[in-house]
Amino acid sequence: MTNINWYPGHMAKTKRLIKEKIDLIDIVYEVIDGRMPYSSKIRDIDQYIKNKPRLLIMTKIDLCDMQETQKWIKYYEKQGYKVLPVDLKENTNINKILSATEEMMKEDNQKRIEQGMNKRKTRVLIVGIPNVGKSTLINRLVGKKATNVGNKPGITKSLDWIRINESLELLDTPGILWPKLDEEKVALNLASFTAIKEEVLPLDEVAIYILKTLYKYYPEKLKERYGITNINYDDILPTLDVIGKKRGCLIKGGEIDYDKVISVIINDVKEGIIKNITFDRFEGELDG
Ligand SMILES: Nc1nc2c(ncn2[C@@H]2O[C@H](COP(=O)(O)OP(=O)(O)O)[C@@H](O)[C@H]2O)c(=O)[nH]1
Ligand SMILES: [Mg+2]
Repeated sequence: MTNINWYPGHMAKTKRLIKEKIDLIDIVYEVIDGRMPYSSKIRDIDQYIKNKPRLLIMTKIDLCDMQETQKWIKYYEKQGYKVLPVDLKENTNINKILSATEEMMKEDNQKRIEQGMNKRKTRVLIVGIPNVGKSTLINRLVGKKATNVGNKPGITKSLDWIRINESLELLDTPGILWPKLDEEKVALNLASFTAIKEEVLPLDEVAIYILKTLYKYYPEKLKERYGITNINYDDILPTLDVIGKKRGCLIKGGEIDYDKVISVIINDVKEGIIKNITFDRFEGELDG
């Protein structure tokens, strides 16, 4: 499997950002995608954020298969994480995030008060791989008020910290990190739900992976969306033909436009048109 570092420039910038700011941070919001709770999680995150308290914010639960994702939530909770599943698009419960933060900071603040210090604002850093919802989360936290300030012409956006409320401040730049693509499944899951350069993973491979994974775990969705009830693993072309005809991916003469079929499949998953799917499978033991 490929081990290409796909955005080395950005990665270096993030490392610098986190290194500069981490000592000022009280709590890290680590954002992962509920449809791929393993693949979208940065495995060497500890190396960047040291031992800072962490809130694991699992986004896109409106698009995931909650039954499968729940296993991951339990798994991470067992590892000591505080996990918050959220839908940032429709039903964002920002108060849930705020109160979890307060709860996690309670002991620290108590200590501070006992030592005769002032209760300080909690400072938050958001980290995560591209496309998991970091910007959306920032917008939700900040709300209209602060966004307006930034939008006023003539006001230089120089502030590093965004005030969320009287006890919380947010670093205005999220830490964007890139996952390692050394596990084949991880790379394919990431390519299914976010974006990976085609030089790293060709689109046809991604589309075929999506079809096979849907067939394995969610055959009813394949049927529903494309009218497919069976897949021949050795020869995927007839399946692509069916989808192409159904979705009108044709070139003149009535032939199937396979590039179009491939992009239709990928788009259906990426855009959440095919919903309630989770591609990471938890295979371990949860209790005992
Ligand atoms: N359905 C759904 N879409 C989401 C959710 N969170 C983010 N998105 C969408 O995911 C895409 C990437 O979000 P963005 O905040 O730009 O991710 P970032 O790259 O981590 O900053 C956008 O189209 C968002 O609207 C969520 O909880 N549910
Ligand atoms: Mg963003």
